[in-house]
Amino acid sequence: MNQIETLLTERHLPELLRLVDGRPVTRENWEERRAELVDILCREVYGYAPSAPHHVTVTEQKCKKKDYAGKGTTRELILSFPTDKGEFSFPVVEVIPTDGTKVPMFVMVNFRPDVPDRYLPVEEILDAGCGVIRIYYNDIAFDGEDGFAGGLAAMYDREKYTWGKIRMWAFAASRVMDYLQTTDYADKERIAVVGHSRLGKTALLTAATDSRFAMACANCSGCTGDAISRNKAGESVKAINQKFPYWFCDTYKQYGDREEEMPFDQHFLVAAIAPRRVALGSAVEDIWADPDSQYLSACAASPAWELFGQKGFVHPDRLPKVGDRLDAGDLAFHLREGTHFFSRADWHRYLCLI
Ligand code: GTR
Repeated sequence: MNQIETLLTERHLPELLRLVDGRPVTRENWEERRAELVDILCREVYGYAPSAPHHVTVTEQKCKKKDYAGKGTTRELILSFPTDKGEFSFPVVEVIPTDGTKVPMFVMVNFRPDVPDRYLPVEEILDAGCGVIRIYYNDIAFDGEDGFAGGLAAMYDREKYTWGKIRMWAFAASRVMDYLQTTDYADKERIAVVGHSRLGKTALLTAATDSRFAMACANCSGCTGDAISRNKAGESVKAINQKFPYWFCDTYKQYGDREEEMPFDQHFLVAAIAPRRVALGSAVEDIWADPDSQYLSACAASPAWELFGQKGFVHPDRLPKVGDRLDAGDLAFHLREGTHFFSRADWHRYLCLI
């Protein structure tokens, strides 16, 4: 066994390429397995969401042409859709290149409403020929303990849906995708979802649950994002549930200190996006997220792409080193210098890969 195979064996991961009924997974039944993976993750970790509304309506609030030295058009929009308890609305800001061509788009769920923002370098996105739509996550569901009494959570019966806030943020990203389907400027084959940290977890879940996304860019997503939980350094399943219980469904709480009993690990989340593209970003000083466990998750998820004759995660037989940019396959990974942050260095990777 080579070094990576040994390290993966030591993590005792649940098998990715076997259906619950024991059949081996093939290219032909991959969609069936993918549906199982999503179902396991919703049942055990993120909770179940309502089904998609049949329409989303858009109202333009403001439009600024010739923004960003004339290179971009900024529009502030309100998206609304019907829920079990009436209409739910949330604002988004989109910035698209002014030249009128079809462009790749990033749907970004962010921590602050500002556009641009220190995590959202709009001018550089435009210069790369891309557009962006940002959702401010607190407009969807407050990132704190509120007994699920406000925002999107209050629009559905808690008895019926077990979703935690990460699932709610992901649901909103899908509503932005609904809207993008109706535009003439978005290149429908190149729409990515992007986020950092808890919102990197959200980006992975969005692409796993919505196959219209061609790519997920998960920056420093760590625990319950891209990182394998079994024998993980830094944040644990127990710690994340204690500090952020409202991110997940109640079922997940039982796995604190009992990771080995989980019928899944986070390579299921990464693989559930296959055969579409995934870009994982990590930072060498982000030991709370644990870059080695993020990397091993990519190694363990890679066989899902290989089913399709695609290169999944192309990597050397060693753990990651700072400066690694491993992007020869459809599952890319980078490890940059520095701390937990959504840095320009990360964006430059995602802009190259979209
Ligand atoms: C931390 C949390 C991480 C990560 C991070 C963030 O406190 O433990 O899982 O999500 O917050 O979102 O910045």
